[in-house]
This record gives sequence, C-alpha cells and structure tokens, in this order.
Amino acid sequence: MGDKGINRRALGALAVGGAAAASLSGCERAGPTEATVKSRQFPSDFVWGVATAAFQTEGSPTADGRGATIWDTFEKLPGKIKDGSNADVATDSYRRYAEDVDLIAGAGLKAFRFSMAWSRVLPTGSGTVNAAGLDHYERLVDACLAKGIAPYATLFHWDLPQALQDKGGWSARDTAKSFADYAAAVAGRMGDRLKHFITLNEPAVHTVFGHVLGEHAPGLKDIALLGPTTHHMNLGQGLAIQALRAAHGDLKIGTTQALQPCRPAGGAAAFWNRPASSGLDALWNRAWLDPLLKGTYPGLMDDFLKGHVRDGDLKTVRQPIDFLGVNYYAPAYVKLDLASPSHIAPGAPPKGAELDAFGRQIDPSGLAEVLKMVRDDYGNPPVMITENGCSDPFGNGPAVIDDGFRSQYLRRHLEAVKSAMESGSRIGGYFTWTLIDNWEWDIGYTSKFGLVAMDRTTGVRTPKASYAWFRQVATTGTLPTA
Ligand code: IFM
Repeated sequence: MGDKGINRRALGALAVGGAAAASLSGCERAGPTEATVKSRQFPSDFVWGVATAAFQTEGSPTADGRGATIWDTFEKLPGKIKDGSNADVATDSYRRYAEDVDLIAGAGLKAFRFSMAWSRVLPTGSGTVNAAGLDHYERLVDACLAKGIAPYATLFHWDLPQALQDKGGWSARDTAKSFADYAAAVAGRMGDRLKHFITLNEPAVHTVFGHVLGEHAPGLKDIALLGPTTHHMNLGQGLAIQALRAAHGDLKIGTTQALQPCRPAGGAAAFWNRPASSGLDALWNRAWLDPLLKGTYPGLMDDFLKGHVRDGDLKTVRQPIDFLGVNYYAPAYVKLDLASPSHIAPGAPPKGAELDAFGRQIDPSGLAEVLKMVRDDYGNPPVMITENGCSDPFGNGPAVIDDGFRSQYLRRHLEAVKSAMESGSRIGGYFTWTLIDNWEWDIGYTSKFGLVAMDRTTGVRTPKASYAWFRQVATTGTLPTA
C-alpha cells in the first residue's frame, strides 16, 4: 500500500478479497452495541415512512414506453442473479401501486420514499420525454397525497437507462447533464405537488459493486472507473439540484448515502489494519459527503480522480441540501492482507458478533457512529434516515410472518437514532426498508426485507407482525422497551 493508504491497486485487491470476507475470522470480541435513551418519545413532527425502489418493485418493464435499463440487461446474464430470477414482475407495483399506498396508510405512515425509473421518463436517458411514464408517477404522487402521505421521490436508484450505459454510463461526463435534464422534466411536470426529492440512492454501492466488483449492473470490473463514476455522479447530483431548484423554489431536496463505519478488523489494537479502513472510509463515505458538504474530495481519492475533475466542478457539486439521507445496515470491517499485492482486504466482524442474513454484524452502535460523524465532521446538517431494516434468513421458503426479530432490529436502531437526537443530531425522520418483500438485486427473491409478505403467484399481500409493530410506533411516536 502506498503512502496514500489506498490506490487503484489496493482497491482491486479489496474487490478480489470480497468473496472471502465471510470466512475470515476477527480476533477481537464483539463490544456493546446498544444505545441508551433519556426518553422513548419522538417529537410529534418526526416523519415515519417506508422506502422502496422502482426496479425492485414495479415490474411491467415495457409498459407505457419504458426504455431498457442496465438491470434489465444484467439480470439476464447467466449466473448473475443467485436464484436465476428477474424483476419482470417483482411486487407488480406499477399496476398495484394503489394497494401499496393503502398499505402505507394502513400502517399509519405519513411518508413514502419510492424511486422513479429514469427510463420511464426518458426511455433512452435523454432527449424526448415520455409523457406516459410521467403519468404513472403523477398518479402515484396523487394517490399518496389523497391519503395524507408525503411522497419522497428518489431520482436514481441504480437503474440507469441502458442507452446511456451504451455511451459510457456514469463514467461519461455527459450522463451528469442528462441526469439534470431528467430531474427538470420530473419537477416541471409535478413539482407543484411532489415536494421532496432525493437525487441519488447509495452511489457508493452503485459505483463499487457495479463498476469495480462486477456484482451489480452494469457488471463492470474496472478499478479505473471508480474515479470518473464517483465524480460524474457527484457532478450530476449538483446539476440536478440546480435544475430542481430552478423549476420550483420550495422543494426539499436531499441525497441518500449508504454510510458505514469502516473499522479495522481486530479492533483498535490491530493498528496495521487502520490504513485499510481509512482507505475504505474515503471512497465509501467521504468521497460523497466531502464534495457535497465541504466542496473538496478526500486526499485519499486523488489517485482515482486524476484527470476527471475540471475547474469549477466542485462549486457545482457543493449545493445546499435540505436533508442528508442516511441508509444504515451494518458496519464494515477491513484488514491488512499480506497475501494480496495491495495488502488490504475485507475483514470479518468480531468474534461472537450477532450477524444478519448477509453475514454482517447487527450493530446499532454503527448507526450511532455514522450519525456522530455527520454531526461532528460535516456541520450537523438535517438528516433523514432513509433506509434501515433487516432480511429474513436467506432462502426460497415462505416469508416469516411472525417476525419479532425484525421489530427488535428496528427498535434497537431507533434507540440509536433517538440517542443521537438527544446528543444534538438533527434527525427529522425514519424510513424503514421496506414495504413488501421484493427483488433484492443480485440475490433475487432469496432475501425478504418487507413489513408485508407477498404471494408471488397471486400477488396477495399479507402484513407481518412487524407491520403492526411499526404502526404502533409511528402512530404513537413512542418506542416500546422490547
Ligand atoms: O434493497 C436494498 C436497496 O435497494 C438499497 N439499500 C439496501 C437495501 C437492502 O439490501
């Protein structure tokens, strides 16, 4: 590893080491993970909601002139999706959106975070707007408003139009401009009613898993794409925020980042793992937060970004936002690996750690840690928790309806949220992931995160125990003790 801590070679090795991560054992013991709260009562204006994404739920991939996306292409490649499935039906929410909205209202929730499929609005990513695609989202927005639910629309949740990918995707600078045009088309049509926008969802995941590891669409494995993809997504976000504000001055605009504390495997004593964890922190967390909130990139990214950042870009990227969306599931562990050329690789959670279905540590203290980072390192911006939740154990079996484990996961993470608020974090809401068991990207239907189960033959929806639990929390604003 060079003196910059992480470089192209280093990240390449991290990618290679990814698959082996689960089998490596940590050498420190799991520490305490729970937060303590002074009061279990959330403020009366705290926003309770649920989050979904277009590709994972809508189905109807060619309806009303929708163009192909990179996930339509990727899911059909042999061996890419764990259960060989595709999202052609998913939760059928393009057609059954009104039922979904009824379920959200039935849970007493006042906000719905969904994403729009760029290729429904602009089938080839740029150029002519498809009015029929916008009609669908207008119907969805109106259905929410009619039930007193605030719609929060994410503009990009990984389903890039294939036509743009054919021209280089996010590694091409022009995609940033097309993204702003798409944002303007949406706001121009419905910004009079749709007041909450989220520009990007978890761009770090899309960049690393889609362009470096090849495990997500577009399925590329090229470390040289890390810099341009990161920068053009940041640039596109800046241009889109400008376009949204130009369309309607009263919009509330945020971005959603997958924040993870990056911890050296083996704990603080394993000081040799620290440069690796700082490197991951730079490209995973700070390459998105720093340019947006400070107008700079972390120095550890210099090697990747060389030649891609033009004069004036960082001014465009640094736009005022109304809230920072934080998605949190688990901390990341990183270790020095002398067997790899770069000496870095993913590490394992500490021994004895409680693990989720993905083999990651269930650790609410990681959420507290990223919220503290946002508070202390980034000027304490308003935050919305835009995703948090857990999956059933993986498999093709039926969903677990009596899912007390999910309510416990949510309760423990909500305690971390409340505790952070008591320490000064400006957190305005919490969206759980997700409403209905849906299509979980490269692992298909084997993972189930929903408050509601779905029969994939009939489409019939069955609320789980966690649905009633979350309703109780959302309608009273009070966290139960167990
Ligand atoms: O399903 C995903 C979502 O699309 C992005 N955030 C994490 C979720 C669970 O893995």
